[in-house]
Amino acid sequence: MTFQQAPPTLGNQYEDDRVLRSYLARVFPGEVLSEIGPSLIEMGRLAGAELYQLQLADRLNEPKLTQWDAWGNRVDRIELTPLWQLAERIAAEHGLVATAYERKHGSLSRVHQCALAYLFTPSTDIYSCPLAMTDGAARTLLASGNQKLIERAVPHLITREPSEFWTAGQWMTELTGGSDVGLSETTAKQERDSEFRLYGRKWFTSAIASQIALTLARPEGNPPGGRGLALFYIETRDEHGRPRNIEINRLKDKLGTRKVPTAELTLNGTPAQLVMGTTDGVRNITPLLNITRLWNGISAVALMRRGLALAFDYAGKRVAFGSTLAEKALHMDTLLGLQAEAEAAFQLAFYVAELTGQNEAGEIGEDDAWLLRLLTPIMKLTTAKQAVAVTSEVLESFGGAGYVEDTGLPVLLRDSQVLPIWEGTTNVLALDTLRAIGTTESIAPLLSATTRLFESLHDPTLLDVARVVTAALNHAESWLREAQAADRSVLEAGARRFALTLGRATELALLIRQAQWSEDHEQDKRSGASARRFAQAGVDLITG
Ligand code: MFK
Repeated sequence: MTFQQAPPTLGNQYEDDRVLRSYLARVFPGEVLSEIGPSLIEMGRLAGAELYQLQLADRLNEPKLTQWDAWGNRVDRIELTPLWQLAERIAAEHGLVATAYERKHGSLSRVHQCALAYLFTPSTDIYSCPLAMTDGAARTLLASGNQKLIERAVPHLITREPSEFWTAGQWMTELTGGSDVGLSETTAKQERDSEFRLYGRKWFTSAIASQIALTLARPEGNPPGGRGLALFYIETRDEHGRPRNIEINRLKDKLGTRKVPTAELTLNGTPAQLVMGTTDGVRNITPLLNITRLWNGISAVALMRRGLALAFDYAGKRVAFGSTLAEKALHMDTLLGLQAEAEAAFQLAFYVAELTGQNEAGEIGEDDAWLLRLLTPIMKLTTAKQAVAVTSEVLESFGGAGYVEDTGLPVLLRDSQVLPIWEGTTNVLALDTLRAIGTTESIAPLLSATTRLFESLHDPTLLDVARVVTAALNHAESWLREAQAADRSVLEAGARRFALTLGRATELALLIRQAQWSEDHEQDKRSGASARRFAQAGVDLITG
């Protein structure tokens, strides 16, 4: 008989995930974990079974834009692929947004929601994009205090009823730039009170099938820059499903995220309502940015996890040079290095989810609020870079199969590549890290937080690893002091290395804390092995 290679397969993606289960066991009280367990088991089952199978079958489908009907009417209809249509229903029913707002378990509901998102994301081809923006829009509207818009839109954004569920877009990027949003040229003409009409072009608008969008435009007479912009709410279509003075010029032809209908738009008198005030649009939209940056990190760790689940499974099946890859020391050493990256990234992304939940529940102290502001961009930029590196290696671990489209593997790398780009590039977020440090002019609260993480450490090998964290953070602190005293260009030139050092050191600190807990409560040394491995993979990236 001729040889036939068995493909990689997935089991229940919750039950098989040691890292997620161990983390949740540490963070959630036992009775809460028992309560939320069924939702995670079901999402893990869907992600490894029906959704994964449909994802593979849906591979060649892409969203379709129909600009004109047969009779010459401009319709600009978007048809989503079957996978995305199912993903929308499942997302609503399983409370992928709602869980964070129902807050059945206080601030930990945000962590529960992120765990669901982490399981759901790798089988739904970046349906996490509209969900992230929907979540961010709900948070932004709630923060705005605009009761009329809150009552109108938020119930739709956080419902579990699919027929009532709305998703939201986040229309920021214009031809003038995606980073320097203050250059936006879209203008807003007042009709009456808070009702305006918008005129301009939006150049990179994701998930354009959404029912509402938050966007920025400059009320007539306002000054240039981010402060002269205002934050607006748009309902994209009328009761007949026709776009409200919005033309979809074309869909973008992108490297990845091919299921996401990303469009270039012309706003031609689009009715819009002010969300809060006629100025400070950039500042007012930042709650949305911080939520989508959290989703970005959760998506990064989710894609790494999917790649590794497939790679480890395949290693047990693929035979070369007389044994399975799982029996090859070099192959497993390579995968364990990737596992260490993914595990460390997981800890940071979920730590930011914890802080986000505490902030939303009004249970956050001053130092933790500062940490949340600092670690959100750091987490986003660090995990995004890790996702690209890890998924690239995952493809290589399959040899030629990893380079062949219908294995479903290359999409992991293509979709990861968007993570460092959207929602603030690595450099823009490195500069945001400096902005977040602000008047504190020091990372002292981060040093204190990591010291607290190490309080219950007693494994000597983990204590050794903890010294790597402390050394890296002390180096970062002294570099910051010197750079602040020098020319601003010195600070900016080093900002990426500084931010990545803080990111990797914080990841390692959190991983060490989890490893000690896992040794003590689960008699499991695997997280400890990952921590030791990660500590050798480059934590302090500051040079000079
Ligand atoms: C898979 C999951 C992810 C799904 C994603 C969905 C698809 C999304 C598609 C997109 O990519 S949408 C576009 C995303 N675009 C960005 O993320 C913009 C990137 N650029 C930045 O973040 C710039 O740093 C920024 C636009 C904010 C700079 O603009 P400005 O006008 O120079 O802002 P400025 O003056 O520094 O800040 C204005 C105020 O906001 C300041 O407060 P004050 O007015 O009180 O001084 C800042 O401190 C505050 N601020 C800025 N960023 C903040 C923030 N506050 C809290 N959190 C932040 N992140």
